[in-house]
Formats: sequence, C-alpha cells, structure tokens
Amino acid sequence: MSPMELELNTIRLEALREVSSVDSLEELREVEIKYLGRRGIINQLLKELRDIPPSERPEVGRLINQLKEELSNEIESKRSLLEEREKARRLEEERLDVTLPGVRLSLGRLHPLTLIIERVEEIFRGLGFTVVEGFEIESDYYNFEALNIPWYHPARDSQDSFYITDKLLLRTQTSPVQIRVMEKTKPPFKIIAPGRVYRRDQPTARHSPVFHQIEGMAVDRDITFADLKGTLDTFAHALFGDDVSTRFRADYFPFTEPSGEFAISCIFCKGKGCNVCSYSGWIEILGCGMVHPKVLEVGGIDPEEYSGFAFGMGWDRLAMLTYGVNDIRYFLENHPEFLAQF
Ligand code: 2NL
Repeated sequence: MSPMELELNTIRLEALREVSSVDSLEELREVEIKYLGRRGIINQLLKELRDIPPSERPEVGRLINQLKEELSNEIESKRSLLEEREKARRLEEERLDVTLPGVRLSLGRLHPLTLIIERVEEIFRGLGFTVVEGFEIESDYYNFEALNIPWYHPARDSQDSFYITDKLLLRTQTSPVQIRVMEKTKPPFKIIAPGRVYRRDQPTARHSPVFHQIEGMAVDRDITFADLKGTLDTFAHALFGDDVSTRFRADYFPFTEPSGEFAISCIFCKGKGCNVCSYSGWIEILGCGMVHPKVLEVGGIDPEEYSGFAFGMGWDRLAMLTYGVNDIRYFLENHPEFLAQF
C-alpha cells in the first residue's frame, strides 16, 4: 500500500468509528460536516491532489471518491436508524390509552329561583306584562313614603330595615320600582318587578334577611278588582295546574284599598290538610289590592281618571312550594349538592 492509501485508510477507519459511535442526529450532522462538508476532510484531500505526481492522481482521486461514497452511504444509513429511533421514542412518549375511562365534566345549571322566574315571566308576558328592574339601594321616600307607609309604621324602624344613612336603605320590597315607573310612564301599563329585597330578620327556615319578591302592577282607565282576580287566577292555574282551586280573602296593606290575600288549594294534600298548609287546605301565595288613590297621585297619576291593581309575592316561597324545599336559606347558600337537584 502506498503512503497515500495508508493515510486514506486511516481516515476511513476513524470516520467509520465516529459514525458508528454517534448517538444523536445532531452529533451525526457534526461528523458529516467534518468529513463531507464544504471545508471537510474529503474536500481537503481532493484539493491536495494538486500536490501529488500527475501519474498517481487518477488512482488517488478514484480512492478518495470511493471513500466519499462509502462515508456518505454509512452516514445516510446511520441517519435512517437514528430517525427511526427518534420516531419510536416520540410515539412512546405521546402514547394515548384510549381505553382509560373518561372524566365526567359537571356542567353548570340554572338556579331554582331562576327557573321559577323564567316561568313566572313567561306567564305574565303572555298576559301583556313587561318585566322591569330597579335599584336595591333606595331612599325612604320610594321605599315607604310614596307607598303611604306612615313614619310610625314598624317596618320603617331601623330595627327592621337595613339603613345605610338617614335617608337610604336596602329596599324592603320591590315597590319602589313601580313608583318610578308610575312617575315616568303614562298609563296604560302592566309591569312585573322581580328582585332581591332585605329585611332585618333573624335567619330561620322560613325567614332570611335577604330574599326575593315579585311584584306586579296594572294601571289603566277602568281597571277593576275583577281584572285583578282574573289575572291572578290565570297566573295560578298556569303555574300550578288547572286543577288547583283559588281563594281571595280580605286583607290590609297601606298601599292598596281594598286589599286582599290570594291562596291556592294545597298542592301537597289537594286541600285535605297537611303540615305544609297547617291543616287548612290552603296556601297563601300573595297579597294584592287596588292601588291606593294616594299612591297613584304620588306617582303622578290622576286617581279620578285611572285605577290600577297591584300584587306582591315571595319569590323564594314560590320556589319552595314548587320544588318542595323546606328551608329558605338554601337559596343563598348555594351548596353544589343542593343546586344539582334542579
Ligand atoms: C305581600 C304583599 C303587596 C303590593 C304588594 C304595591 C306596589 C305599589 C302600589 C301598590 Cl307601587 N301596591 N305592591 C300591593 C299589595 C300587596 O305585597 O304580602 N307580598 C309578599
């Protein structure tokens, strides 16, 4: 072997050793550049051909090209091997076990009070009523004075209402909404006002300092108590079913005259008597009456020209009756186990 052949063989053996010992595509690329790159060892050898006798050039040139060919094949096959290995590694890493049981997502749902108001609003909309909302912080004028509730009335006591200042309090009913509508609207109008209200009561199963009310009001020429009875009768049958009976009895409120209370036959015992209806067979669901002339007048409506009816009911109580909930406090505690039932 000529010294040139010996040198080429040394380079060949070293290159083959390096190719076989690399363990990553990056390392392989480095070896490739080192030998086959533009300024690599093989090109260097080809450049040095100039320095050997012309008679030997063809043979040495052939040997260098043969070596180049061999190395290039070795590197390619090593590259395929490493790529295979890399692909296998990634497949393993990204493996999905499609037989694993799924995780059940728990979806949110509507609050029972929302479910009730959606039904109530639907019924009253069908009767031509519009839904209105107002402020939860009110002046004592809108909350009491305008409603013909005198200064000495117990409801106005700071013991019974949440006062913020002398004149401002958390509304104790949604009536201020109707007063404001009267001030702004020329009759006829029919509205319901659902909302959150506040009273300083000790929380018990039947009372909560924060609760909800739905009030309603219709004002037009010639509105009579018969309109009130027809409206509430229709409402009760739409909400509780055609077979409930309804009952009106006289009552008293400062803001209506005459006033009444409205009851349905007990939906639990069908009127026979049970502990829900205190063995009376009846469940009172709202208070109502003809809007007091003084209240119409305060709202800027001439009581000589117009009349109106109004009613107010406990929204939470309606939900308690509908869903058989026996403690009003559940509606604000929002335990997921409670809410999941509706
Ligand atoms: C009840 C009784 C009632 C009204 C609320 C009302 C509002 C205005 C004028 C006249 Cl602005 N009346 N609201 C009338 C009668 C009864 O609620 O026991 N609610 C739970």
